[in-house]
Amino acid sequence: MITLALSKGRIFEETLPLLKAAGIQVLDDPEKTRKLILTTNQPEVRVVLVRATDVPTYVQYGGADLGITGKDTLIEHGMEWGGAATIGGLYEPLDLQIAKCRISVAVREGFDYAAAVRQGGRLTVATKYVAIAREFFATKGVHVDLIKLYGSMELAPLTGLADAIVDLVSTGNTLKANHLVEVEHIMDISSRLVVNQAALKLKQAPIRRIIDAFSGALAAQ
Ligand code: PRT
Ligand code: MG
Repeated sequence: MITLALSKGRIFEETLPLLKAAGIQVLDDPEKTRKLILTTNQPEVRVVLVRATDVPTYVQYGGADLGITGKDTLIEHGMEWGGAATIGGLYEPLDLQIAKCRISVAVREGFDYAAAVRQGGRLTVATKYVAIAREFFATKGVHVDLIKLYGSMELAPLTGLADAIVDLVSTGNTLKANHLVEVEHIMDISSRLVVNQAALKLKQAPIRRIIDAFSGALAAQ
């Protein structure tokens, strides 16, 4: 059995064409079923639905053989910033070029970010991405007080909880609707295929077949 860990929502939707290219069709609609283990047209392949932030954990510890998750989530999980990397049994063979966005710093309209950074004062930053934010501001030499949030980051500068946020931006509409402006572009994000290294050794042929089908589908785009 090959187990693929996916999260509901945009990653699931954007993964479907890649699965199709690999000859895999998911037989349940994740938005309709309450099942967490989804069957596919291939008896030897199943999909497990987990929280986006839990995908690296499932794959690293062998709860799933493969997984698809954002680079943002992988970096927060401890993977390196640039290029393909490996940590403790988790291997990232492919950039799937889906669920693309960027990680940015945003502040309230009218907040003088340049001055706040220049004066060497402290900046209060609210984010779900504490590892990414810590590394980014440390490299810039800016002192920050980080506040960990689990969602609705956009609210923090509006309520006075923080001066700035570090969050994902795609169209920019959410920032605009909340009178926030992007002041730094930290990095581009896309979703990656991750594989459990022990599984890759034990189930080499079927896992290789999936990796190759995904990379073939990407090359054909
Ligand atoms: O919802 P849950 O807490 O379970 O997990 P999650 O929020 O991490 O999952 P999900 O499905 O929302 O996001 C999964 C992954 O999709 C992320 O880890 C990213 O790699 C990727 N992705 C791509 C995005 C976006 N684009 C995105 N725009 N994830 C979130 N957003 C949010 C962003 O946080 C902000 O609130 O959309 C809003 C901004 O969008 P725009 O278009 O208004 O700029
Ligand atoms: Mg979400």
